[in-house]
Amino acid sequence: AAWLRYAPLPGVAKSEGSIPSNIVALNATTTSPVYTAGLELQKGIQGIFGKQVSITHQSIESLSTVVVGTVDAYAQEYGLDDDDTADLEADGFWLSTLNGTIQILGQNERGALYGAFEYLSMLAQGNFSQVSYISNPNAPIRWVNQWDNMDGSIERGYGGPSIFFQNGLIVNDLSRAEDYARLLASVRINGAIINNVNANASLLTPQNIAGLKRVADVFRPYGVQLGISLNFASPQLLGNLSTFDPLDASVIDWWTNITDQIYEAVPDMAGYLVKANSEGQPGPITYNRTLAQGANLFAKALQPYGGVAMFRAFVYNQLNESDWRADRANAAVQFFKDLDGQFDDNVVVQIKYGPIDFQVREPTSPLFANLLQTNTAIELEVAQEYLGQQCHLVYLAPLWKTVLDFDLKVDNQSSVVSDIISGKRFNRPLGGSAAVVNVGTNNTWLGSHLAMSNLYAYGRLAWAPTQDPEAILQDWTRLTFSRDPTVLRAITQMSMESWPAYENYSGNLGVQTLTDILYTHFGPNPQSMDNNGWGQWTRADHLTIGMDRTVSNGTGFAGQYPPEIAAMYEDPSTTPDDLLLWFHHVNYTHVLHSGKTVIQHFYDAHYNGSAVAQTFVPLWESLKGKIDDQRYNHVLFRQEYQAGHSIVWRDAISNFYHNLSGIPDTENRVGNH
Ligand code: GCW
Repeated sequence: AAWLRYAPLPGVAKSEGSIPSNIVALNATTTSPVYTAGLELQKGIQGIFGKQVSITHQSIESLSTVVVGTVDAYAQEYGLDDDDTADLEADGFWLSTLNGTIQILGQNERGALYGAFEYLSMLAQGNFSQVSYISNPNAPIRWVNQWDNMDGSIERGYGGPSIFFQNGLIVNDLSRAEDYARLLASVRINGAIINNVNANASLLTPQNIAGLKRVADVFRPYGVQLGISLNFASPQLLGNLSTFDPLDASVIDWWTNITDQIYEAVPDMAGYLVKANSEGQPGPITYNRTLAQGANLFAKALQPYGGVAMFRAFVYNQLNESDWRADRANAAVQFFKDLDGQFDDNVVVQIKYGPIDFQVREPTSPLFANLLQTNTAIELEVAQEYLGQQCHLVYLAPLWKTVLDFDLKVDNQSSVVSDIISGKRFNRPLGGSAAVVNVGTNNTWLGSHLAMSNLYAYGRLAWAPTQDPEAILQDWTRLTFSRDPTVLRAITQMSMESWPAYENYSGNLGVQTLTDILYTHFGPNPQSMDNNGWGQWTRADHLTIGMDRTVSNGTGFAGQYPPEIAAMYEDPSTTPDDLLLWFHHVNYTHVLHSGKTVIQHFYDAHYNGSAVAQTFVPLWESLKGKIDDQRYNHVLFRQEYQAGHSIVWRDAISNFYHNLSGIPDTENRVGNH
């Protein structure tokens, strides 16, 4: 149930006036999200207050009624003074608790459901304040991606096998898929791509299309649209054509036909997600066609149905480290910049938040500043691939905010990433966000109770990126665990300290997560970062460390930003300490703005970060008895693991650079065991 527990609220009597006595759900078809909203309100009021409330689908005049419906349905039944709801946008809602009657009005049916969840979230937190306001989304696309394989495994999944696939087919029992849709709807996610971007063509067999219909049918009452990832070579792999050239007439026919078949089964499908010409995946470049030609192939097939072609910007080639100017971070802008203006209007380029790959600290991807005539979406990762794989607590909202809030200053005008992806900055019709989530069959969903704050926060920020990560976390904590101030304080402290701690004991100063780059992406392995083709290099030797990404002497990456930002990163003296080694190759004795040397910062940060992780154990132990034993023990096990593993990280990294540089730790901790 995660944050949708509707746990009894101590101290509130059933009879209290503010508890609704009737539910009116104005749109009566059972697949409507408004119908779902009625049921959800009933379930919530029952759970929170122990009060049985009935649902009707016609208007009644009575006090202490919750009315939920679309604005249009409400206007028909009751008449409406437009002023209150005039500014609603798609998926938005109006919520009013004034005067004893609760009004929850959606611009569309989905919006009505979102409003019901908002109201229930207030009740579950014991918040009975009188409110009336409208809430609109920052952007229309608020999706999750699942990297589920058809055999039921999940790439970078840490919560057990797939809830969607098994043995090459869609599973029979979709009750978990339905529960997932409910969770997603409660944080206003409106689309889910359910299979891996490293996609298998067999998803498109008639049997599997019938399976997709079943998934869409359980998603629909929650307003979650189904989407799928495609294998670019499907016409050849599945259709037995001799080619998958995106300009070939038989290939175009094949995709048109498949798309027609899918929409026949799933008339409201969200669209496709495509990873092409990346990490061994097929794509248009194989035929000397551009990535835009590849993306538009799908856009044209989807266009009659209003579908969206999400096309990933994560395209790069293997590189040779002996070339000082080689830089994987340059790849996305190099591949996409010149294509700006060539993408169809229903293509959205999906861009990872940083230029490399979900690292503990990256600068904002400069591609956001280079696509002015293209729809864009940001790609985040709830699955903690490089960030402890749900065995470490790392609350990610503060990391995501460093990117969402970043001002790229395109044309010397305010160009904040959240305004670019919303479409506002460059007047684009579409845009938004996607997060790789990878929930599985584990009953915690992600493999860890505390990791669920990241899924919750993702939805909240996709809707309203200006929200405060700490406030979001506290809502989540009250809903998931308890309103007890001790619980709130402990979980807030642990969570808010967790990303800085992880950065401190994994990889500092923008050098990236110093993990095993070749296989697991888990645990310390600084030596694996270099001398391979992956381009996530540190260029560490016995005197120096860092990537020179300057225009003057390095890879030129800094020059991919608009002038004001480029100038800041070009110069070590204006580069923030936390990105120094991302942009500059310096001596270990280089002095930071903080006054410390690079090497001493490494030592101190690793000891501090690990020391902070140690404190999570007693903080959690202080909650014994205030949280049910099952969840208490589950989390305690992980916190003890993190405390120990942070020491492994600390010692591995500190000793590695101590050995490499030969520079002693001024505190005499490193190398003295
Ligand atoms: O982060 C890397 C992962 C791959 C993943 C790839 C991608 C799905 O290690 O497992 O492949 O990114 O985003 O496509």
